[in-house]
Amino acid sequence: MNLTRRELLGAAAALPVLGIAAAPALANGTTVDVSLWDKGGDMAMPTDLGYGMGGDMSKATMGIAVSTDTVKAGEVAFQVTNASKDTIHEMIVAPLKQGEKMLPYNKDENEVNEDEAHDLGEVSELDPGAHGTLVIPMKPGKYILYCNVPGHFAAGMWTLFTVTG
Ligand SMILES: [Cu+2]
Repeated sequence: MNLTRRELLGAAAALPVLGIAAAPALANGTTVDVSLWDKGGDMAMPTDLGYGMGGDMSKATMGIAVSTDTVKAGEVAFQVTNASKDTIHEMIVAPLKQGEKMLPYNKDENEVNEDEAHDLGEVSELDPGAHGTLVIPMKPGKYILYCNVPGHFAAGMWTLFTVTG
């Protein structure tokens, strides 16, 4: 939901072919299937389930499911599907600093401060049922995948991701 980036990507996002493109074949990388799910747009969303907030994740009404949460360093292709029937979601990949308890958060906007979180890339704002792919080189470390549609991060729409050496 970074305005600048959204503007930059606006023209590309208008190309329908991007929404159905298959992941490029990776010679020696890893493919991760990512599902952005929710229990319906009319569900009341928790507000205390952001990373490090310490809420009860079993109460999450939306989330990010991955086919694997640990991969080897190198090229990683995230094949993302918005499995929602009625809600736009997105997937942002950001590194987690050692011991970091919470991502930089803008309470007024009810979203992660993406500029401070230094994301590595994203599949931005997928319509319900739409697909997108992000291919990025990843170094060993801890990462978080999250959705930054306002309110979704705090509703539990994030998952941790590990890259090993
Ligand atoms: Cu979302």
